[in-house]
Amino acid sequence: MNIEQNQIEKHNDSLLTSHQRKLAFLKEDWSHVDLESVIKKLVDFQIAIPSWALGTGGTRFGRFAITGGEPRTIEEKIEDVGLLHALNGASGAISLHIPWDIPQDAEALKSLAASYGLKFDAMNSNTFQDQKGSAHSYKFGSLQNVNKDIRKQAIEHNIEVIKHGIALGSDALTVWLADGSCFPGQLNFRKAFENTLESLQEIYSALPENWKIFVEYKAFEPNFYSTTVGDWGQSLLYASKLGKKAYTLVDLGHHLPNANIEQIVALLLMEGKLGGFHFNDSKYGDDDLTAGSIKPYQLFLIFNELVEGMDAKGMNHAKDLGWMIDASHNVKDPLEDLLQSVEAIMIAYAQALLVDRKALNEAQDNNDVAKAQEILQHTFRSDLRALVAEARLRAGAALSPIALYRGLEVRNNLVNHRGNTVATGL
Ligand code: LRH
Ligand code: MN
Repeated sequence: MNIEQNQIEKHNDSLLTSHQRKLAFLKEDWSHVDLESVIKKLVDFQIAIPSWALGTGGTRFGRFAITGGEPRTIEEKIEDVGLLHALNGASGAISLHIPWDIPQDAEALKSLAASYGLKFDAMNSNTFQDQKGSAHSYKFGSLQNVNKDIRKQAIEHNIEVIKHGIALGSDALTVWLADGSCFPGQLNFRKAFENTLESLQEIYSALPENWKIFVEYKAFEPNFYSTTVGDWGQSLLYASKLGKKAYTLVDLGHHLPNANIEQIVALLLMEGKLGGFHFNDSKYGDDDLTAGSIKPYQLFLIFNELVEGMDAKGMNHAKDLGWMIDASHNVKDPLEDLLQSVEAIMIAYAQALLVDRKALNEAQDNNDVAKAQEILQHTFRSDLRALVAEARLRAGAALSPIALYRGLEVRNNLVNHRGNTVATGL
């Protein structure tokens, strides 16, 4: 299903007066700030959509498919990300997961993606599931495995994923390892680390010159005693030992309760070893909920550290880090859920761009704790939705993506076109 430009313009026309009133109020309230440069940064900011989150997710207790119309092929997944990008102008890339999305004809996929204004973001390997017909099992891990042949199988899979990525024009590989142990005594932690590092070094040496490798850490699940890339420190250790093309990847749901993620982000950025993000939200574990749906203040504080740290290094906000969503939709329409995640991320970024850095630094230098909090919360408590909407308008997208998604009955159209289909992925 395609959303035509005239459908978007008709929608925007119906909302233009109230939008312009809200924007005018914002411009008056923030007249001391160059809002034009903020809007330009918002227009440039693109968030990659995971190919494995375009269908209904589930847990071990069950999966309650939505009304259908889920993408059955990579082509239909690209079409769905194209829909999101047409609606919000901020979803300009798709991140594939191999073997859930093995490209048969890379050139055809590249031109299909380009026809929707999309590019291929980081590729994701999968050595956390056994594939039919594979010689070895990853039950006791992949890159860490005590068995050299099993490590070799996992290394070759990652090199295969890099080849697919090169053909699609991607320039990064994300490696998340489920590797670890479930009981004390099961694993020699030092050997597991050394096996994993040695294996990652073989994968690293297969990276093209301009590529990056993102080492994604996670505290627990599916292993529940130790995880071999279990936290930011371990991921930083691997990335530092691997070389300049290796970075850490921060999945917001992969931390132990109450971890100070914004401090972790500030330090990884300072070290030049922050590669990118998997945005989502959680209350307990790796819940993969909608970004900003549980802890919106934390999302703002993370972007506050990102803007401060990236500007301190003169980094390009839109291009120098990997911005990706990694969520799972157990009770919502996947496309609506993704639209809400992108909106929450754009609002947190806009809020961080409007923090009065000079005043904040002064308050920090004077240990004026209350003043510092006032400066941060003034921006967090400001309704900047009209600014994000203006960025969409300038990008030729919809002022209210979910309203248009529902107005055009996109899900019903997809169901009529595809039937009661269920997507591959998590
Ligand atoms: C692991 C993870 C990883 C993906 C998977 C789908 O929890 O976050 O990024 O490979 O989800
Ligand atoms: Mn992830």
